[in-house]
Amino acid sequence: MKFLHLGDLHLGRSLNDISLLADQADILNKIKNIALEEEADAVLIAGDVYDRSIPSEEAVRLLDRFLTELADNHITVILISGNHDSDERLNFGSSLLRARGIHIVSIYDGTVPCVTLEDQYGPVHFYCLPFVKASRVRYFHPELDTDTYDAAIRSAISVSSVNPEERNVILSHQFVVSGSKDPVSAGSENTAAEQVGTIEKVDVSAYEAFDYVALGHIHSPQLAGRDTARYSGSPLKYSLSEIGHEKSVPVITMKEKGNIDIELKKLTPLHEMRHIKGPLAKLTDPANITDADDYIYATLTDEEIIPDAISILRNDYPNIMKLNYQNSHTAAIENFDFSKITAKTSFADLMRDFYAQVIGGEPSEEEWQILREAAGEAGVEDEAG
Ligand SMILES: [Mn+2]
Repeated sequence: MKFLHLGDLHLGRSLNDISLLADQADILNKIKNIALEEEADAVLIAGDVYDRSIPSEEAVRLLDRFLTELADNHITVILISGNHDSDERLNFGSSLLRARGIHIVSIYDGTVPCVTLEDQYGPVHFYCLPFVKASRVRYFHPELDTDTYDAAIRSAISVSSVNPEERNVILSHQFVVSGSKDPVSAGSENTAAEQVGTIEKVDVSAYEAFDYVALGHIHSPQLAGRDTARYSGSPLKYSLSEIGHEKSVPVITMKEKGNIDIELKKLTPLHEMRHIKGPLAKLTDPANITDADDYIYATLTDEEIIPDAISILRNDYPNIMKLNYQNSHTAAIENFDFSKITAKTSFADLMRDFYAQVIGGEPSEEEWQILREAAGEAGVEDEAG
């Protein structure tokens, strides 16, 4: 049995107002080619198929084409929903699609549905646990422990009668930790990890019964505590924080029970995402411009702010996404010692300090006027200085 593990496709996503549809069409095509070259039996998609609950027409078309091509090549697809997907919309047509080998499990109904495929070693069971909240598990299983997120996921899994003698795989879209070790979050799940991470965590030991754990939710490819429990990661970089990461798709070969081989196939995007840094003159010198169509994050080291520098850079780098500065002013802000601020310092002294350290000088009379007004509105008492 050979299968590909995907997750966090986020079809329809754009990044800094640049549509990534062409990049997504390209990467899905490359993934399909890997599936064909490897003669894979199945492709697993571990949630966040779409970027939003109401996907764009183009995004729907991308998924439609991808699933059709896999089905036409007799590759089974097993797909669960993630927190970005709409359960009901993704579920549309799922009963009909099942006959073509496309298995969509997007609604948690108290069970963990299982798709079973056969090879010469016997059955392989693919259990499907879409993204689910603890309250939803509690609704279906009031008798089970759902006090913590970890307990809820264990309870959800416990109702499926996993046969430990046979080969078992689970698809799960959750924030999975290993002991006290959190996954390296990157990109769009940063916020999710920080906000819900502390409560909506599940330890990887909850998945002990499974020979392979196909996880979605975290965009940076990584293991979750063991070699056979991993996040495939998103197929493309969906955030500037992922610059320098490498994307891949795990190809899993299962022979008899206990014999698993995992190979990571590198994914090369249509446009690379890069960080460039230097004075504007250097960055726009034709001698220094390569792969101009890449997605660019530029840091200018010029001492003075250059009006509309992003438009100037865009002439050379049409896909520039972000611009910031790094110079003596930004260094002053970074090095500013906030511990020096004490409650005893007056508002006027604080402002004088701030101007001296960050801008270099005293506030003008007009600026004082604005500062006093702001202080008054904020309820600072000694705003008169
Ligand atoms: Mn995601």
